[in-house]
Amino acid sequence: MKLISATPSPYARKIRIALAEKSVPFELQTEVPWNDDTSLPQHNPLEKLPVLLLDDGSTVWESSFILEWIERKFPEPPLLPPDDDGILAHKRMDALATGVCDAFLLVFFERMRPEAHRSQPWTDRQMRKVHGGIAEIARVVGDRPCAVRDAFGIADISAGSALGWLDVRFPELGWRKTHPNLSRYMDGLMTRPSFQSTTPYPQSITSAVV
Ligand SMILES: N[C@@H](CCC(=O)N[C@@H](CS)C(=O)NCC(=O)O)C(=O)O
Repeated sequence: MKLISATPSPYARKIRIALAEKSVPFELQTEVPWNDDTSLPQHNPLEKLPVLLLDDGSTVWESSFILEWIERKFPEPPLLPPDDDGILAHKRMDALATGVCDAFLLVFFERMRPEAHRSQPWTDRQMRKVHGGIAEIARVVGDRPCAVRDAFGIADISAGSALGWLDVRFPELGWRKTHPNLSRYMDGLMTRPSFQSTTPYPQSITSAVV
């Protein structure tokens, strides 16, 4: 099994962490999805990573769906509790944290446009979602080491991947100062080998994207 990933991608990091937590062996194929030479169009009609390339030639894409696939195919150790309310709480956090990434990705590329072509209302709209999403993650986590009850799982993988990515791509956001509880939460997540071994770092995009 191969995973197409990018070093800064919070979406791909979710999958790398889940596979590491479950000790599932895989080959990492690192690409820059925004460059013209990416192989993604051959594997995912949406041309996005992460993509899992399975040994039988089939593919699995979309980070939240890949997490679901991994949980079903490799149930041990579980990253979701057995009960519906617990599962839904993890999936709610996954939707929230992934939505923060979606909003900030739009800002990231807006900032790449020549200044005269940037839209402030568009940026403001997306940044409201980033701020609102982080505030909601902080509210849900509170002062606990895990986002849902007392067990690490998909909610923490997604929240930690989003926060770690903002540290790399948008350090001036300063979420650690605004939400000291989240800073402590993230420090706790970073003690896990699965988080340490997937610490994000930027790639350079050489093709024209916007
Ligand atoms: N909804 C997707 C988002 C994935 C995504 O946006 N990936 C970025 C890299 S961080 C990408 O491959 N973008 C290329 C493109 O949109 O053309 C998921 O959760 O997997």
